[in-house]
Amino acid sequence: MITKTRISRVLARRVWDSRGRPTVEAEVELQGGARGRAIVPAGASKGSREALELRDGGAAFGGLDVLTAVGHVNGEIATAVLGLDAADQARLDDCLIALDGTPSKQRLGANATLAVSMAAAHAAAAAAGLPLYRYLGGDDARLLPLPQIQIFGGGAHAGRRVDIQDFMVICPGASCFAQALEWTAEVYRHAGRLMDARGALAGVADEGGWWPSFDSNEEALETLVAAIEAAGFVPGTQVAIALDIAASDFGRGGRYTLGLDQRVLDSDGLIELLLRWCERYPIVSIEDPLAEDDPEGFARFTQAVGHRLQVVGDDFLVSDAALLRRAAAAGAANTVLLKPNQRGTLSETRQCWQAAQALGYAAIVSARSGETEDTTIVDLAIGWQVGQLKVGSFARGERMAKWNAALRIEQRLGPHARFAGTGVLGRSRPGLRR
Ligand code: 2PG
Ligand code: MG
Repeated sequence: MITKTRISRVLARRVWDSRGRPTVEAEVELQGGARGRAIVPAGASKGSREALELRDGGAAFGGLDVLTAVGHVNGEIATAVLGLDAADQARLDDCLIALDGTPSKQRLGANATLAVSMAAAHAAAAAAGLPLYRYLGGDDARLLPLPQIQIFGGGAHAGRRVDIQDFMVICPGASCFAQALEWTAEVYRHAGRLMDARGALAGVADEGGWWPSFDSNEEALETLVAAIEAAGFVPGTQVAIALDIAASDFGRGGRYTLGLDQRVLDSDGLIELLLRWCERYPIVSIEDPLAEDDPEGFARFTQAVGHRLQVVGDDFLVSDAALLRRAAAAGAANTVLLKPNQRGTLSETRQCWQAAQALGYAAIVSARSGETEDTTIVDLAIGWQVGQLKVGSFARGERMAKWNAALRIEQRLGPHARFAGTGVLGRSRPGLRR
């Protein structure tokens, strides 16, 4: 029997990401003629327990070519998924997981499996005649996410010019998604003007945030508050601060080296410093405050501020439901970042979101620092009703493609659209919330 959502063709190719590095694009075609296409992103500050991003090694493109992963899609994967029903995402993803046969996609590569997993979802949505967010979430898919938008880049995304990776804003006072972007645009513009005025304007970092020409990590925070005020907003109530410390990048074994501040801190020293920043600046969310190998530090930090701050696990949890359960048992973090390429299939990423909901954790769908024009994560954030979205700054096409995609959805939903306010922020200890 011919079913219009059965997979009839899979095709992959090498395309290029926002850092000019190779990445995998896949197309999936169904028997009824519908097609879907998706491109996989790539991180720079990665958790060690992420699923494997398969790179070729060798001399070309710094060893980062993906022709082996592309070959896996066009060969083994295409053969295995041919005839499967793209509308049955769980079965398709189970097939990819079983075909790979390792715990973290070490054989085929998560960049190979995720490209197919996402392209199949797009194809199934096209066959249903629906935008992907509607296909995933039905009539309930109308919650526009609270965006976290980077103003200054840092860490691994800016040649370690400052230690902290993301200096971002959240707009608790905005009444809709479009207004959150309008406010962020003004803050971003004023931040650029402040940098220019002090002769420190030096382009942008990997995710489009202004290049962090600062003498200390804290100077970036001061400048961010000054930019919020210069744009005419009340820091904290209208526009607040979110940070990604990405502490795994400068800390190991409980020793944290802040190169810019020329300080080496232990876990408690770093916690103390962050707590001081939280008192001094209008910070509402902190990601990876401690390193991935410091779960005790993570738990101590969460116990200290988790009742009033969002404490996010990225490298620490790598979108993994099992790691999230373990963290919850230890009282570490209250929010999980969801990055599909940390796992390699949509279903595993969604399982982590489901685990988060069961545990009373909040979640944020997130892009990677190496991105493309692919906007699948916007559909995931809205279709799965996650409530928060992080895609980098307010510049560069690969970032704006995602903000603009969400704007289109908000307009299309019209009066049915709801905007996630700060109620979606994870802010109490696991188990105590909801
Ligand atoms: C992060 C992301 C995005 P990367 O750490 O949250 O900012 O960076 O993709 O390099 O891991
Ligand atoms: Mg992070």
